[in-house]
Amino acid sequence: MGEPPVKLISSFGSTFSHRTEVALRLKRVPYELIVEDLHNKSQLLLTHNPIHKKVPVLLHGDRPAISESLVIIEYVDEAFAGRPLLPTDPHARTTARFWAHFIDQKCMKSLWAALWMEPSEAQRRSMVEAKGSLALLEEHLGERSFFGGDSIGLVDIAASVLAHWLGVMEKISGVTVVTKEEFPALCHWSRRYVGDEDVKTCLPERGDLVAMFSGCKEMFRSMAMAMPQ
Ligand SMILES: N[C@@H](CCC(=O)N[C@@H](CS)C(=O)NCC(=O)O)C(=O)O
Repeated sequence: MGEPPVKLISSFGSTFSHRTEVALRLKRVPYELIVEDLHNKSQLLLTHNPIHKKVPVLLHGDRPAISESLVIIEYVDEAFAGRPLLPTDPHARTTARFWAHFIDQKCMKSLWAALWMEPSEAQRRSMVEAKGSLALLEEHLGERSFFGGDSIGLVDIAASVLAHWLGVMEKISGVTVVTKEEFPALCHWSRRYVGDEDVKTCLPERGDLVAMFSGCKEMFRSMAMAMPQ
């Protein structure tokens, strides 16, 4: 009997969707991509992710759907053969999870506020916090090619937003956070990440992202202003 089909509910330009698609690509898992219109969510999405109503969602055969990008990556890594995305050693595995969660819970929140808040004391504090978190990532990466060592792993995938999306956000918001002078290791890593052959197959075109996110500027600003400080 063959492997049950894999479907990925995603949306164009979604960094979280990219994470899961790249995991499938790296593991060589064939999948069907279902691109959702988030302004008009489908019954498929609402049925399979009734709790968060967000993409990405992974469907594997007739098993209950899996949501939340980092959870999906771990599932893909465990459910399919192919090269590992997480280390096998329990300590290294847990450390990778720690940094992936650090990116979502600490790095991204302050980065978002620094990029999109109106200039203010709170925005300046967020910038300091964002740079502090990025400096920790820079130090953790050190001299390695990837957070996963010689090849892309969980933390690289979690950080993919920094490699491809951050530059677009900086252009649209007019706020620069990452420079090669301040974060040389992260800048080299970004180039290696976006240059990877598997990653390239599922990266949205920069021009398309600029066009899409330019229209979201006001929405991003109000989201940032509404964030708890
Ligand atoms: N924590 C979630 C975040 C997913 C997420 O925020 N997805 C966005 C698209 S990038 C979404 O579906 N937004 C629709 C909404 O908020 O209603 C994950 O890691 O998968």
